Amino acid sequence: MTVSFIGKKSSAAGGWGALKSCGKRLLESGSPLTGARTMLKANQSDGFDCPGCAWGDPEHGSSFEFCENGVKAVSWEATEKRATPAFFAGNTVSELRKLSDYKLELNGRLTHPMRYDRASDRYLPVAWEDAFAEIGSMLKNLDSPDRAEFYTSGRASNEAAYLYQLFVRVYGTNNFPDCSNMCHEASGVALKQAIGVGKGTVLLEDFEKADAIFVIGQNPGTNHPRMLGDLRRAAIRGADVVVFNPVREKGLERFSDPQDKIEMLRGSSTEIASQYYQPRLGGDMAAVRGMAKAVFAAEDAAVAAGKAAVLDHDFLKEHCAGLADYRAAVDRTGWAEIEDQSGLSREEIERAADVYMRADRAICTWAMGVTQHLHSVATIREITNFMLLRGNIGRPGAGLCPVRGHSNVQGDRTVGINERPPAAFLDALEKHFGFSAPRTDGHNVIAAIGAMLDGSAQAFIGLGGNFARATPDSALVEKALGRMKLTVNIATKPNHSHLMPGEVSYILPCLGRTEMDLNSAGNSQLVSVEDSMSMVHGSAGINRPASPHLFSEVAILAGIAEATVGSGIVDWAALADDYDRIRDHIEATIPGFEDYNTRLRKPRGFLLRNTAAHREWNTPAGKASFSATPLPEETVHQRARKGGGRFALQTFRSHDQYNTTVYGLDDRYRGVYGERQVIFIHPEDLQAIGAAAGDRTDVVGDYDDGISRVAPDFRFVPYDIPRGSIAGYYPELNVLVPLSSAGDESDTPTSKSIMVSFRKSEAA
Ligand SMILES: Nc1nc2c(c(=O)[nH]1)N[C@H]1C(S)=C(S)[C@@H](COP(=O)(O)OP(=O)(O)OC[C@H]3O[C@@H](n4cnc5c(=O)[nH]c(N)nc54)[C@H](O)[C@@H]3O)O[C@H]1N2
Ligand SMILES: Nc1nc2c(c(=O)[nH]1)N[C@H]1C(S)=C(S)[C@@H](COP(=O)(O)OP(=O)(O)OC[C@H]3O[C@@H](n4cnc5c(=O)[nH]c(N)nc54)[C@H](O)[C@@H]3O)O[C@H]1N2
Ligand SMILES: [Mo]
Repeated sequence: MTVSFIGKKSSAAGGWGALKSCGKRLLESGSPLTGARTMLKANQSDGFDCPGCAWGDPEHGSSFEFCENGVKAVSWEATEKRATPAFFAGNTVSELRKLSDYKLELNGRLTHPMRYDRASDRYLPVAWEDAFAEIGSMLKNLDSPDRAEFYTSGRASNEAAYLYQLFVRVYGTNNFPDCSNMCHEASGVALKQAIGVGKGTVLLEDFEKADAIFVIGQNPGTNHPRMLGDLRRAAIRGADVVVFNPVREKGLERFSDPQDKIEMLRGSSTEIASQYYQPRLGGDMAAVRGMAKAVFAAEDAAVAAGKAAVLDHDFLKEHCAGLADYRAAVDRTGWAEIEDQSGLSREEIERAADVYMRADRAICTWAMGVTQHLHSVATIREITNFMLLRGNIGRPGAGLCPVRGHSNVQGDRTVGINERPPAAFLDALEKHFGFSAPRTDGHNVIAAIGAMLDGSAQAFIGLGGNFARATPDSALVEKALGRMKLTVNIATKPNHSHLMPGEVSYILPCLGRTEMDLNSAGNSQLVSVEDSMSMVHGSAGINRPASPHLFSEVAILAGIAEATVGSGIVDWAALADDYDRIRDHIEATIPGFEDYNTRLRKPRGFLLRNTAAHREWNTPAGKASFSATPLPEETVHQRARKGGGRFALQTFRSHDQYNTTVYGLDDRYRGVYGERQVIFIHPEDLQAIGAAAGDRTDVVGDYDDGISRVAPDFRFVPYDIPRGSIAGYYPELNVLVPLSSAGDESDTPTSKSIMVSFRKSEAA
């Protein structure tokens, strides 16, 4: 039987398919020459930072690092299409709401500031000054600054983010819901507890030295394509790449590097993963605990046989706390429990552990497959435990590497986008600027939605992003936004968050990364970003702005700030006219930014020092700390198996999307074409529920909070995925992610393990 939307999977990631796709993107952007020129400036020392992902750039970045999804991100922004006032005049907001995310953003770049007109249900153009004045007066008139929520998406530059947090704190609140709350929050929380700093400890060059690289819960072929180049070089040099992913992901199996002429000519590719394990959803903590169990067993055997130790005793003694308790916790965890929860056999886990023990230097990387579960913090603590056993933190070729998402999500946190700011940072702000900063913790994403729903929040400001579509329980969040007195979205393209207007609503269009940002003297302004390896570098756009009416994010924030809190404490306009001045303030208030303006202008920028990478541990124990948490009593897939035709669902990204931005309807690496409403499922599960490839189904949420959740009309795709675990795309499935299910200690929506069942689709 053939089903029209299921086709051939690419034989390897990258390769000619990637080049073809790039050509297509550049042509679609309407201006292939500008597009190609723009690409050549991505991630160069005198160009702009690619808005695609947060993977690091090579030390000697003179040659252009090719990346298919970078091309997509860049040509998406550099499109010739425009969502002008005429576009908004021709469509009511109610009509626009019927468009898919894909169709809506296809309308191109925003060109004018727009204000919602309720009478005609349309957005109408407005003057910048009028927009700032009304937003300022409405914010001033709220009965408390805590009634406003200030969202940040991780594309904002350090300069924009710092100015934003400064304005919001002068205004008087710490309400900073942030895309990071839905992303790597668990990594930040767990690493801070364990090693005293909530960031990764490796540099790009460590990938050249590692003997083993464990890649857990991430799909770099799609989401961090430049990382595949580093994995490929490691594989060629003979390093082991061990993958843990329930889904067989093409990019992790084989990769044909478009930078490699011979590989391209021969049509050959390199095998990436030397071992590929497919745990059940949320089974990673059990799998890693199993590997630790194998390491302890090998250590005992070595001691008994009088052989060299497996553990790094010197490191453990000098640098670590809590080993004995951890060992006891591992001893208490039985193999039956480990096998059932992980879905992997003891033999498989022991084989993976062997790779770890053979390696002098090991790196572990992870992303959303690890961070978007109930027990994500415990899982990342377990990964850290495992790495500590052989001293794999704080030496060359070894370390922890949470691979960040948005290109500056890490930098935004560094410069103060934080709903729970450290006291020392607030002290520094107060001292430097002379105002009293708010001291109570603010709202993260989940708390902000709660406050919007219960009426305690009345204004929503979004610095980028697509809050309505990225968050859980889409229907509830739409309602929440509609209840606001004021909604403001600073954006480059129209998205669904703009179509849930509050009483007063603005869309404020801004320059993108690729565009020149000129100040009043006509000089090009530089912004900066921090990648996953804590490298801070400069970014300056090269393209003409999409419209002469655009302001930079910094200028928009300065306009709102001046209209809201005045210029008594901070001269906002002066900062907006010279970003060097913003960087001077960053340098004065945040450690690590000494000589910021000078060092930023060096090719490749500079490294923010990571204490843990130098084996300095800012933890309560003053040492790297083991955790001794038991495995979760029951994960969603274990509960689902008890009956009722239930499954554990994860929501992930297709190859043709950037978060809520859908570039196209294909997922070439997974062999799905022209269709996004799909459910990937094991063929035997499909048979067991009496369905076949391509059949239509409704997906029904099964979470006992009394809310009914249905994602109608999805189609089955048989796939290589463990039984009981299924997958589908975000954001279409966000209607099923329960707002009330959030990670322990991280409060991250559990979008990688949602209990669901199927119901015959009315469309069937
Ligand atoms: N082109 C492109 N690039 C992007 C993005 C994009 O949308 N498009 N998004 C950016 C952002 S913000 C982020 S955060 C990153 C996201 O990067 P990823 O984390 O790679 O994103 P996801 O697509 O959510 O993929 C999660 C992967 O984890 C696996 N997984 C799911 N659950 C589990 C589990 O329980 N255990 C294990 N071991 N694996 C699991 C899935 O099968 C999938 O391969 O990418 C960034 N880069
Ligand atoms: N179910 C489920 N939900 C998830 C996830 C998941 O895996 N599953 N992943 C979560 C993760 S990891 C993240 S990071 C969030 C992402 O959440 P967000 O960051 O809120 O969403 P994006 O889709 O990245 O935002 C896209 C919008 O940003 C705007 N934009 C693009 N470039 C710029 C710019 O330069 N400046 C400004 N001001 N605006 C710009 C455009 O208008 C575009 O429509 O989603 C989370 N939600
Ligand atoms: Mo993310």
